[in-house]
Amino acid sequence: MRTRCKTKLLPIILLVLLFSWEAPADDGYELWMKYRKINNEHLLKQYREAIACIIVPGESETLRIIRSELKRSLDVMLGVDMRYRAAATGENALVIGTPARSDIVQHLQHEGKLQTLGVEGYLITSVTKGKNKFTVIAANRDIGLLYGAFHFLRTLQTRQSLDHLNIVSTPRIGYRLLDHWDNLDGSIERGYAGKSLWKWDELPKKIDKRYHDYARANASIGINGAVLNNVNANPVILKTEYLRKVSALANVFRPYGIRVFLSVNFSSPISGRFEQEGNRKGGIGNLPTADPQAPNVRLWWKNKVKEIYALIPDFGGFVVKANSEGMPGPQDYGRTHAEGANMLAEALEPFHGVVMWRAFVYNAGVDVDRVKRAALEFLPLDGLFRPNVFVQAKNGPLDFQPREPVQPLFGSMTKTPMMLELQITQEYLGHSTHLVYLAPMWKEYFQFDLFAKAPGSTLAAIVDGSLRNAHMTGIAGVANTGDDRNWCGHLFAQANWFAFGRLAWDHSISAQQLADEWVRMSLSNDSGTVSTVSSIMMGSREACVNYMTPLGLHHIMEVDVHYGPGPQNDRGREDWTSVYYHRADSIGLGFDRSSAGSNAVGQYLPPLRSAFDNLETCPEKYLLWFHHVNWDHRMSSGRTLWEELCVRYTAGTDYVREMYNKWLSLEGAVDPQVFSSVKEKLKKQLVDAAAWRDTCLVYFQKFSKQTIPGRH
Ligand code: BDP
Repeated sequence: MRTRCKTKLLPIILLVLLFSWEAPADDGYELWMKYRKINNEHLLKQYREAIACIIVPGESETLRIIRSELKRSLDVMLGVDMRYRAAATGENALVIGTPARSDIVQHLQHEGKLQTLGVEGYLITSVTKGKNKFTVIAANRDIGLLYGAFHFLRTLQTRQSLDHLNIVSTPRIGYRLLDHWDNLDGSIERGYAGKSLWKWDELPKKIDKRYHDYARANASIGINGAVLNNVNANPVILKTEYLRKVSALANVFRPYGIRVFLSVNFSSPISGRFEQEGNRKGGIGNLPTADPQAPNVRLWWKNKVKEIYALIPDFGGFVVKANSEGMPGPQDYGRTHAEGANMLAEALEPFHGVVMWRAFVYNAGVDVDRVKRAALEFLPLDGLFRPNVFVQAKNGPLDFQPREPVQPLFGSMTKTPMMLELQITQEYLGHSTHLVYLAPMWKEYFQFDLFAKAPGSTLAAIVDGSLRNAHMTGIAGVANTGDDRNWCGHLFAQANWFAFGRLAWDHSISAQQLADEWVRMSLSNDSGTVSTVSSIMMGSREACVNYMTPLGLHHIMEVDVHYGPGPQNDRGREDWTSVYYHRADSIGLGFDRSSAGSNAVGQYLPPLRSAFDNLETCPEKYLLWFHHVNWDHRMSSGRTLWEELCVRYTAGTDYVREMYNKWLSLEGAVDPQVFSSVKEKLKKQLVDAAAWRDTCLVYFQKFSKQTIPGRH
């Protein structure tokens, strides 16, 4: 009796379960590669008709990855069981191939359409043959096909029409790297999303599934290289045992078009003990010196490089932080940066490896003004580097502040390929707690005109090589990834990883477009939601500048952690303290870098030099960077400097409140788990922004002796 009753209820229970089942909560793991069912019937019909089957002729690891990506995405998005065909069979199809493997692509090649694609570029076009239409992704190499496949999926993810597709895409920059500041003990310097993704103790035996997903994510946005370890490099990374681990990672990354690179410690050839902090000198060799002119040192590096290439034939090269923040370098032996870089370059040259020699140096002996030091040290070396050396400089002359003018070296180093280093991890912009969309900031840097040749000598044109016909080009982003389930700590920090990759491929894409794409791919395709979220994102960086360091203020954050406000910080080490940078006194505020002051303006080329030098023509966003300005100075708004400062700090905080309220309006429109985690972070950001405003204004008020409007 009881059994019969249960049997009768079973279908009902199943039905209830079916209807109450919901999609699993979004934990952020899938990043922007979320493939949700398309619920726009019109588009769905169009997509299904256009892609009745897929043809990917040939065999390679990369082609296997393409097939599996298309299958997992299209099955879900189109709600079909997508079939693969070996060749055209009288149906509309998606054809993906190189000329050697596909007739249709060969035809395109004969028409000259693949000529400009190079190794990594691709073409997406519609071809009609008889009654059938083919959407064709064509490239010269398999890696171009993978990039093309991800572009195609993006078209669907962002719900665009497939009619009349005619896309030709090639990267503007050659080396597009993520720099991981990951230590061998699993910690990450300036990392805010857990521990390192690289499980050194498990490698090379155990290959974490996540390595594949990492590579997949990078390939989807066009990243083609990863520097695996911290620039404050532990020499142990070059021990054979570690090189085998690196080789295992390289094997995983290779079919995704990602080469591995390493940061190396200049002292590696010597014996001794390396310590992460304090004494950073010490190596893994047995030589008494690391002098780049010593024959046995040069030989040591040549042998080490040979060993690396035997294990990793497509190894990319070395990043070097030398004579900077306690790291060893050629100057320890009376040699120049060029001599140090060239020694490594010579060892790497036979294997086509490169050296990325960092210009992040600021030895106090060089000049009293820290922001001048890199240019003063490196400019005299222009022309002395071997051809496979990049000089890699951060975007600004100081250190990844919320806003800086561009590093003048980019304008004045004319003979050396300059690699641009951006920071994706938000060291100075609220870590993984603050929602700050960085694409508008990077666009501002890309569009910064250095007047190196004529007007229009933008940083972008210098970095992509078009201004000076550079023989190699590169860009690196200090990664914000870690082993947190959602990779980046803050869901919106994923947008920065995404935007970095897309801009490294094509810096001409607008920040707005990238925000829209990312929201559609990660959160929702509802147009109201897209515009609300992207409006939150688009103003978030300017808000951060306003609530932290408006009007050209810089480096006034808490010591070492670089998170909260610390304008009062006045700790012995002069060039790291806030008071050194803001110079507040009874007369005014700001660092005088005009020709009457440190003359940092002199490092810029005309007409920039005079524009910055003159208080009246200096853009207000850089005002306190270049000038010590009277509290009563009239700003373009008609307000005094003091009033303007108050207005900016308040505006920044108000914007965060607006972000928070806009986000609250999205309850029900985005995944509940995403909604609540972002809400909590925004709540904290609001508290932090107010703390920045209050701490800074109360502190500066001691000097201005004026009232803070709205307070008593
Ligand atoms: C500074 C960071 C420090 C890095 C250094 C660098 O605070 O952790 O090691 O830059 O880029 O901004 O070498």
